[in-house]
Amino acid sequence: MQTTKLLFTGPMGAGKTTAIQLISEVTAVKTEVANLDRRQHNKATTTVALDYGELTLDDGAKVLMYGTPGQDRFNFMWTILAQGALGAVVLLDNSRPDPLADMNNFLDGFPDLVARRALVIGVGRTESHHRPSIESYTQALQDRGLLLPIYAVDVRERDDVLLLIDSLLSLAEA
Ligand SMILES: Nc1nc2c(ncn2[C@@H]2O[C@H](COP(=O)(O)OP(=O)(O)OP(=O)(O)O)[C@@H](O)[C@H]2O)c(=O)[nH]1
Ligand SMILES: [Mg+2]
Repeated sequence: MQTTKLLFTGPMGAGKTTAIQLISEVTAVKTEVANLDRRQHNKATTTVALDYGELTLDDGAKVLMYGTPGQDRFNFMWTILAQGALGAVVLLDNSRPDPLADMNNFLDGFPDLVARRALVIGVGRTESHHRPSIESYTQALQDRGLLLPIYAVDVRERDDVLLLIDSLLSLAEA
């Protein structure tokens, strides 16, 4: 049976843990601790090592989902977790101070995936925060010579998370 590893990354509070928890069919692995960095994001806990979950697709293929921590001090985990990944979902949060800079920061962090064009972008909280628009993300990607799928999502919705995964898998197969 085919097994594929996918990565979920993005800044603190974008919803990596939420997304993996929601769609994993095994009890997802969480490494949450109390969040002492309330300036970056005002939520109770934050990931310090990784998230892990599994999903079986309709065709029987298995997807192993790994999530990175969002705090800058854990950047060293990015390369470790990206090893062997077919592609990555970059989750962004439109309510953060500079989500376009966040996107560029994460693209810079995964040069191998960028070279393979194996990334999809999911932008959260667009309903409460209209700007930047999806078009400005597309433009920012274009400025880097990239054309990647980009969606406005709510990672608390199962279908939105599945859309990101389906999109990434079809991109990787193409
Ligand atoms: N109101 C609102 N809340 C959202 C939306 N998307 C995600 N959330 C919430 O934002 C929080 C995201 O938290 P986590 O899943 O811990 O985020 P994370 O990316 O794993 O964060 P770190 O591990 O700290 O990097 C959760 O409480 C979600 O319910 C949205 O579109 N609207
Ligand atoms: Mg997390």
